[in-house]
Amino acid sequence: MTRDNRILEGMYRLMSLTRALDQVLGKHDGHWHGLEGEEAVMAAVYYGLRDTDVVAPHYRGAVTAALAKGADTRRLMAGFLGKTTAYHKGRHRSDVCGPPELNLIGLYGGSLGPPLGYAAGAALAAKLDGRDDVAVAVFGDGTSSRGDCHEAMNMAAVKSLPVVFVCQNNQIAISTPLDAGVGGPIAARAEGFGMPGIAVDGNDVLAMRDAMDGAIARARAGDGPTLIEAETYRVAGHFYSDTEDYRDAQEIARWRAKDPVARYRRFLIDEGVMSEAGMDALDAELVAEVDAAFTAAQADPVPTPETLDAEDVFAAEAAR
Ligand SMILES: Cc1ncc(C[n+]2csc(CCOP(=O)(O)OP(=O)(O)O)c2C)c(N)n1
Repeated sequence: MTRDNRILEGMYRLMSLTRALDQVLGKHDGHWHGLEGEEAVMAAVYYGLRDTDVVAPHYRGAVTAALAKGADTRRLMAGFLGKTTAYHKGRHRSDVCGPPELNLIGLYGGSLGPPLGYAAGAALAAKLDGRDDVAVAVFGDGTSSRGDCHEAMNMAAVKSLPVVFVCQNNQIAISTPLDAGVGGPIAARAEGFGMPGIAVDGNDVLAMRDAMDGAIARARAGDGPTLIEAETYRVAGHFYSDTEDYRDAQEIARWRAKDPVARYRRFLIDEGVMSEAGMDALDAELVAEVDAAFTAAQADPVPTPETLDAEDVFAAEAAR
């Protein structure tokens, strides 16, 4: 990666913001799907995309994707609370459905897998329009076993579509460990579709960024899709109220010692890019920003029952 301090700092900000979400939302919402341990993947994948690039994020990290695409924190927080001020006017949670106006594809039906096909469709649209925009489709290791995932990769390879597929392999799907749900290395599947597949240390934000840069450049140049498998670990429970009686505390401790944020902070200090005090101040500022946005959104109104009948249901209605 060519050294650019603006990018290095921007990725730190996104990692820190991701951690801030855990700190604030984990306090309020037992259904919040924690991000701890996977911040490097999210920062490297979502930082610096164009407004016109389309992203189908994995639900775990979708809020980071929205923030990276320029979403307003207050409106995202309103989306957790079902408020009318949210991007989806209180109809969809913002941790799974990012603002479509920012070119984010949401998990509207709640079914994991279909958004990969939608991302391939967005890439096909870019290709047909002659734009050099890309689509980024992110999914978990559990989701990688879905048929939709294979169909989307095959179509993208056949049509040489500008898609970057990123598997956020955090070693577990709810309580099913990787080796009980996935029959071989995920990156190796790419060969069967005729596209490059790369396995990357997902706790190394710089290695991830390198892989993303290469895959995005390839897609923009019209050379087709790439599959990146980011090897990381879900340090958090499946969600915050998870009792986690299905896994070993020592395994969690081993991975917590490989914390991607601490690792990147050491790099930034050693390279003189950011100071420890500067990063501490930024961390505190971002927690305060997310907390203030959440608190402010609590006072916003919820949708009234009359709006459920037809408002926003038909496209023609919205166009009037
Ligand atoms: C098609 C489908 N099957 C099952 C579920 C229920 N479900 C929600 S989260 C989840 C785990 C997905 O695991 P993975 O893709 O590895 O993502 P992770 O939670 O580890 O980030 C499952 C099975 C779903 N949402 N959609």
